Amino acid sequence: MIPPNLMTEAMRWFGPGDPVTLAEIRQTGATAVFSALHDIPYGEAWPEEAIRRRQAEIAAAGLRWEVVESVPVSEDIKSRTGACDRHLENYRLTLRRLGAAGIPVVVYNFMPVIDWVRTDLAFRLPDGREALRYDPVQFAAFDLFALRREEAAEDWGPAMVEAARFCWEKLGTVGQEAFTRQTLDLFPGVRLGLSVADFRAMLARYGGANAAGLRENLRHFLEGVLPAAEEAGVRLAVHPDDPPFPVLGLPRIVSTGADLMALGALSASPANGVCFCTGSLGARPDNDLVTLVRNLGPRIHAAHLRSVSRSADGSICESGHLEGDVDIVGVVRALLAEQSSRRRADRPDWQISLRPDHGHRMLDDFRRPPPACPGYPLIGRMRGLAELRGVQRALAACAD
Ligand code: DNO
Repeated sequence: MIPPNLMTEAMRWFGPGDPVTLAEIRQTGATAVFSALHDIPYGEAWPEEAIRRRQAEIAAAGLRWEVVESVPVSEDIKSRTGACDRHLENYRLTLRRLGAAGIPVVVYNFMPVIDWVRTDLAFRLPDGREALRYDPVQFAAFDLFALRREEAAEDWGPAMVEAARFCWEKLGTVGQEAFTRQTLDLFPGVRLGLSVADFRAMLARYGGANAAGLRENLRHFLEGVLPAAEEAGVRLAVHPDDPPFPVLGLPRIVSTGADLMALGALSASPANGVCFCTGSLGARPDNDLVTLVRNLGPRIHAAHLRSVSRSADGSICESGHLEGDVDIVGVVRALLAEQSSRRRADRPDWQISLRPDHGHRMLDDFRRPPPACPGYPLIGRMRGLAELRGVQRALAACAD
């Protein structure tokens, strides 16, 4: 018998251009997807027609569109400049339309300029799988020698500068160009083909910005959109910073347990929530994830489950979903306990959607076209989902 308390098992789908089809996702056993209208420019309202069309396409494949990942927050909103007011109005419109379509959760992040950072997109593990990895020495090399950011040397310190110089020189001219291109192209949300000069200009916009100022802009954003979200029956879920510390001199304010609690204090609205991403938060040893699930409790509106291995040199490698340093079993147990307490409180939105976040490239992934986004091959994610399904079913069965 299937235990009744299960979280929804979902997969991310990047839309019609994704080489992984909805029919394939259905065969993984997922019942829902996290998806977004990626072609709509940041700051613009999502047309109702386009939302309904995407929803119908997903439903026709026998799946549900449970979580929007993401409705991006524009740089004008994050920096509270330019078209901020118009973009907030558009954000509210989008939330109303998503709510009217019955889509209950919207993920966003509040990282300035760039989303996630990795330095190696094909790090070969001993058994032949390929993983995404962040190596601070390589990232420092990008910062110091490709970007030539003014404060970079001061931020990294002399030992790191030397290590980065060695790494940069070893790459040679061709390797340096390729590495720079790959790094610029990875930051999702930034159009492909960005030059170093474009990127510098984007960073310049935040010159002198600090965490307190950015948090104030986040408060302004939440104040602007939460009432509309509540009315529309939509819950917002902030995605933690990845990696969870400041990069390229940019402040980051959703990195630690304290940050997440501070976010909760910005607004008591039940629509003010979190996408619990174990891979992002788990990159810091001082984040105790099981305790965090308990503390955030009712504010968790979606879950990204994956693990990482942290090394003494500061590098972070994405590991198998049940490998590495993150206590995924403990997190799933705590999430199931949270669902039980919501059910006892008769909360209609008791069920949390989880998705395997990222996956290794493995087996037939090497014969398939490259994934829509690094980290999203089919087979590696299917393995992750299968493992997570086993964990949650076993735990739920024991708890019942
Ligand atoms: C990467 C993702 C992020 C995430 C956004 C949410 O795989 O976890 O790009 O979708 O940060 O806004």
